[in-house]
Amino acid sequence: MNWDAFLAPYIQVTEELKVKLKGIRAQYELESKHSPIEFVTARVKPVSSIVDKANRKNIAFAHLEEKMQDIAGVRVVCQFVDDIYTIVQMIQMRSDFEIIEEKDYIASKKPSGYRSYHIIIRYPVATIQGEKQVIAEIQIRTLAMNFWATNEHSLNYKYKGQIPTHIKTRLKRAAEAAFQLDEEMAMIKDEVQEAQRIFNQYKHKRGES
Ligand code: 0O2
Repeated sequence: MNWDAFLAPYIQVTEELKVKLKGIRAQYELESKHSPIEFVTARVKPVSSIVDKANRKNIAFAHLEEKMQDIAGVRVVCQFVDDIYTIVQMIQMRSDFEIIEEKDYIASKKPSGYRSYHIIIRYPVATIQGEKQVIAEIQIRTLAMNFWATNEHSLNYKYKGQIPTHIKTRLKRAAEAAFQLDEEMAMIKDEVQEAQRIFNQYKHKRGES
């Protein structure tokens, strides 16, 4: 398997999506409006993780392109749960790629306690051999959901997917606490946004941004 050649279009997709999604944030900033996007990250799955996942899910290398949908992954992190659905709507309206599946793990969390909104897309990449359709996953989540998922992901790595029961129980409680934090913040969303707008104007006046 020539991994460099295989991964090249995925690298291209993550770079292009990152630019496009960061562009949305920049436009909100330009208009001094609350941005539904706090930050955007992107990664191409490392080869070792692709191989592990393929073995775990019994995916033949010849079928990786259709069956492993998160080789190219872009993460959009938002302040508020509402922002997630604003981004989802924006993504649904775009015509530069096609949505093939949506998974709302916020409305129905995973058994681990994981919450996020996933959109699987088919993205056309221009290559020197012509256009290539590449599958990518966009994960949209709040800062609180991201905090939880990042910690849980590290623990999963440490325990090779076998997190001890007492830690799993704590993680489930932590997931509920993160969800409550999101709900509480949603109640004072307007206040927080107004405060941030005033603070940004102040920073702007002082030439800090
Ligand atoms: P990595 O290291 O982030 O690449 P499934 O079989 O349902 O668990 P599937 O079919 O691959 O997963 O699709 P899904 O549900 O969209 O999950 C893909 C990615 O979502 C995962 O990739 C994680 O990034 C994230 N994710 C899903 N479930 C969990 C979870 O319980 N905890 C955390 N922390 N992240 C999750 P990878 O390949 O697992 O990992």
